[in-house]
Amino acid sequence: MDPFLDGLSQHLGPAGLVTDPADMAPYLVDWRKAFSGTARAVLRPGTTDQVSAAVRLCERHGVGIVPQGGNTGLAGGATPAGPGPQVVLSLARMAAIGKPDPIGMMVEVQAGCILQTVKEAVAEVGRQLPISLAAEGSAMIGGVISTNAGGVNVLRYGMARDFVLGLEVVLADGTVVNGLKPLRKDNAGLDWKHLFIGSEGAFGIVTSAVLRLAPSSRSRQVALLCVKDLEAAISLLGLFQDRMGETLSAFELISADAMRLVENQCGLAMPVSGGAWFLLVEASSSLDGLAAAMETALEAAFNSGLVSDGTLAASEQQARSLWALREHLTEAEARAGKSLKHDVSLPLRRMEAFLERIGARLDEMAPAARLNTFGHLGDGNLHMNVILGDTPAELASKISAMVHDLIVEAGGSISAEHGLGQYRLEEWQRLTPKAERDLAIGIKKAIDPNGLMNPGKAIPGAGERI
Ligand code: 2HG
Ligand code: ZN
Repeated sequence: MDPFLDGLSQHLGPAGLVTDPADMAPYLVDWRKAFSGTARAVLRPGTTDQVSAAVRLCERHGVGIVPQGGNTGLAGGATPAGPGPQVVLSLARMAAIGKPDPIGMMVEVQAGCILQTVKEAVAEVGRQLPISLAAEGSAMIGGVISTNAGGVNVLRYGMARDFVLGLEVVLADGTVVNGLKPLRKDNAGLDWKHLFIGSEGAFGIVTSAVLRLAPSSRSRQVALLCVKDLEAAISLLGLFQDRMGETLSAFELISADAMRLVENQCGLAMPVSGGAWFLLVEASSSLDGLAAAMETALEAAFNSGLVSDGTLAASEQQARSLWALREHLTEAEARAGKSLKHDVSLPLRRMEAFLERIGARLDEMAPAARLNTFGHLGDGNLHMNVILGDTPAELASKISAMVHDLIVEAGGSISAEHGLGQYRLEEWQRLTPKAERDLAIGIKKAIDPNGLMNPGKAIPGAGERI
């Protein structure tokens, strides 16, 4: 037998090593089937020691390692790419959840825990983990941390980074660094965990984390509003910030076209109509008594003339149905054919002009394409996806370059929450100032000198050409 696979089999046992091509196939393609790759094997370690042993073996044999969680990141970060032989290392078997500490407000979890399962576990003790994503039923904590995932509650609670109190990681030479301290405050030296949050496995593998929790919400109010233009949407954001204060937990923007796609592709009914944009507004509180404040805010919104139609969910079930419209956007888009993802953020005051320019440029470049725009208006993040239709495939990279050029010009980011993965690495190279690139590449060289951690993703390794 092959000495590399033989060594892996000894360390990982039969449950931890997949080499049969049919069994490996699901790990070699992402959720959208937009990225696929090849690997020598899929590793499914059950413990941190097994991760460490496997990584040591990979280092000895010069094999790159692609860490994989729920495989729903949408940037190809968990699919093999780049140079050299590689393995996929799935964290799925490492899914233990510690006993949540409701008073210390934290919980220790392994990287393979499904986000939704952790949320359910902490809800039992009256706490919440307010990282909310459409993919939370499959996204794993390790991936959420490695990509610094965002989602719909960033406006109020911040990104995944804001919830990480402690981390355990395995470095490229197999060293285990255990920083699983259940501490809210720890300024004793370098806060190294931040190197591993959002670096998409390019520095090491996240195996466990201590996560900060928040009090559970006892009341929540959800409204769906129609507005005629983006200016009105942004004014309403200000109005709800003023009226609902820190209880404002989501302020989502959905274009009428994107909403129609959900209706047509997923068969969900839209309860309101009559504007170019929809806003899904959520306020939540750990105290009762939010209804009156929300009703007054909505009254002010209607009186301001900014809203053309709207509905306030009268029950939790209605609130869930409104959210279902938002949560089906990605699926509806996937059903509509091939699309280009653009996950941008920019200052709110530049958003309207940016959208107008993109619309005009896209019409010139690719008349058969259409924008599928939605996003987290409350935190300045737009998903400006382009459904290609009959657009010639060779135009795809030109369209993305156009969107990214305009976003850089507007002082924004080419990846607000999904990361670079393999999808945006070339664009990062093209658009990021040299000093910033050199800094990232220098850290990569120091931590992973052989470039074996997630090659071809997020940060180019030494000598790696992209
Ligand atoms: C969302 O906001 C996700 O629903 C997915 O970030 C975005 O499908 C997308 O482009
Ligand atoms: Zn998003």
